[in-house]
Amino acid sequence: MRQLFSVFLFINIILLNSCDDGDIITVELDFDTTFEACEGANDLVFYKTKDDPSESLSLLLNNVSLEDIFVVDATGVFEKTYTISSTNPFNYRTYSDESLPSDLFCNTIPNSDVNITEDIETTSGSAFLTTVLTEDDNDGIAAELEDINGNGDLEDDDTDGDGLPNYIDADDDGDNILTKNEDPDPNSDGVLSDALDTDADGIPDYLDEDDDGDGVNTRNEENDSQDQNPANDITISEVGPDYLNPNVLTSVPATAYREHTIIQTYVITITIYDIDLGIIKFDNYNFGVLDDSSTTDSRKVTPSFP
Ligand SMILES: [Ca+2]
Ligand SMILES: [Ca+2]
Ligand SMILES: [Ca+2]
Ligand SMILES: [Ca+2]
Repeated sequence: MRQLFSVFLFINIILLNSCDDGDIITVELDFDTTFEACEGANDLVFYKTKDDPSESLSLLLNNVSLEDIFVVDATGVFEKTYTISSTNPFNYRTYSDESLPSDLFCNTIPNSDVNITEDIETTSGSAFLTTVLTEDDNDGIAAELEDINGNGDLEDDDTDGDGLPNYIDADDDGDNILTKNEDPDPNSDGVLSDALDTDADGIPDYLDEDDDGDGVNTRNEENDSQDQNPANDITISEVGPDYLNPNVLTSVPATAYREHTIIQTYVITITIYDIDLGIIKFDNYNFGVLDDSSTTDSRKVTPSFP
């Protein structure tokens, strides 16, 4: 899912303009909280546009690629301050057009349909960019509820001991049935007290390696097809899969874990500092959050089998 901020919030820049008669005119520039990116051959532009009236703010970064800002450290963070300069200018533009194309800054040839009425550029100030990577298993359980031992640290909860903490483990108990298919939250209310517990032993199916309590672990109930999926091994169709049938005790040991998909979301934010565009001055301005398809990715892991 794209990291979109659906709530439209206003960011206000107070624009102070001293007029001839000495009055101070305050103008508000109302931009969305998101910004976009366009990559050129040798540069990157971050920009945001608005209509009614049509305006844009843009930051051009020379010798920077989109890829550069996704290189996070071991803690999932990338931070860098870019100096605004003649090669990295920050621009405020106004347009006579009623609305602006969404790819305004993505054309190497200026769009002749767009009419710039004012273009104010500054070559001083700085831009602080932060990238934060978060990972999740999208297993239907909120990450904070996968803190099984409740100590506030998600990294030390690994129910099945496969090396993947539960919050990024789509099969928490390692039984080769995905958590999302073990009914951890039947009514989807975010409370797991009603999680399915087939054998009523107090351990919900998604954390129970032997779901039907028959003494044969779920992942070893692969009586029909040995494909790391006990859900398709059915001896008695009226009852269902053998791993949920306590009367079928055939054991065909699993030899591998399933491949796990881990969803990665990058939140990229920029704050602009010390801008003086003549009529617009600010010490710091929250440029917002990058809205781009590249901010969502995934990685695949197949844990080594014990
Ligand atoms: Ca695990
Ligand atoms: Ca999980
Ligand atoms: Ca499971
Ligand atoms: Ca159980």
